[in-house]
Amino acid sequence: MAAVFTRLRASALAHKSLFAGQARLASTRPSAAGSAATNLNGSGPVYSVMAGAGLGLGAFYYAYFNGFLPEHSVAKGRLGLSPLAKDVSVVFVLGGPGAGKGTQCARIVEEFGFVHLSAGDLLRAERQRAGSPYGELINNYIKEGQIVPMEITIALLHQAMKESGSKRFLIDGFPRALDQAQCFEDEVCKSQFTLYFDCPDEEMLRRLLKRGESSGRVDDNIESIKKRFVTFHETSYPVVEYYSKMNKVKTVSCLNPVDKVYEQTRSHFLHL
Ligand code: UP5
Ligand code: MG
Repeated sequence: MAAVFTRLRASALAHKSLFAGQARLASTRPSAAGSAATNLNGSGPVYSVMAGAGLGLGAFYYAYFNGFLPEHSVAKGRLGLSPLAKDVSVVFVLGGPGAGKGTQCARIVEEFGFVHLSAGDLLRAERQRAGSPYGELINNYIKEGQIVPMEITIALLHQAMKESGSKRFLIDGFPRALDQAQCFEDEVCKSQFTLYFDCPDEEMLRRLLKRGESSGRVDDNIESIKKRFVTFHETSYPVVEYYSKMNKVKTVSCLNPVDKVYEQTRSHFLHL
């Protein structure tokens, strides 16, 4: 019950605040567009109405499939997100804490021109945003190595995707649970494939403790790292298994130096 309440509350808050700044377009509803076009050809009322309806429908479908319609005028899923353009594609980038997801994503962006969206970075930015109602909640989840309610994360990802105007995204560190994968693919867009960075815990621990000497991240300490590992193995790794069964995972071993890891990483993008 408490979990349901938390989810509903988070969802309601997400709509209230995250979308508050989104500009709404002038109305392009089919009825308005249709009536504006009714007197176009002057061949009698029946032809005028038919021509108007045709134009209106055409305008509606064009706008709908290109994601131009305002949020209130199209069918929306459970999270109430407006649709993205049909040809938007995402690659999920998964791997344990400190595996090297962010490091490799930066290289892919340089060579292949994707937009890199790290779910963790978006959450940390939202935590810092003045007036965010989620600051404390996000901080607590991150410090405890727990997964922030997906309504918040998906809303942040969706907003960043819309704002970037790009069509190709690397979504780093998300989805972190099976229900997140399903929800994102149902309500935002399908994934092309999942890039999985495979790294033993001992190596990830070494990297995170080293980074923790200067990163300032609230979760780069031994207590948080242990919790992050548990969450990864119990809840996030099943996402990799799920996509593996669908033959949609490309695995890269992270045990080599960065350049060597990237050689393997880039091979998965050469023929896209
Ligand atoms: N490094 C990288 N590659 C190396 C190599 N080949 N050899 C030697 N060193 C290498 O790299 C980590 C460190 O290793 C760096 O110092 C790097 O130089 C070195 P990095 O590229 O940063 O690894 P990355 O996998 O990105 O590690 P990160 O700590 O970012 O992974 P996490 O998945 O733990 O962190 P994230 O920021 O994604 O999430 C943090 C928290 O946010 C989560 O625990 C969770 O609480 C929350 N969260 C959600 O709730 N939902 C989400 O969807 C996402 C996050
Ligand atoms: Mg990262």
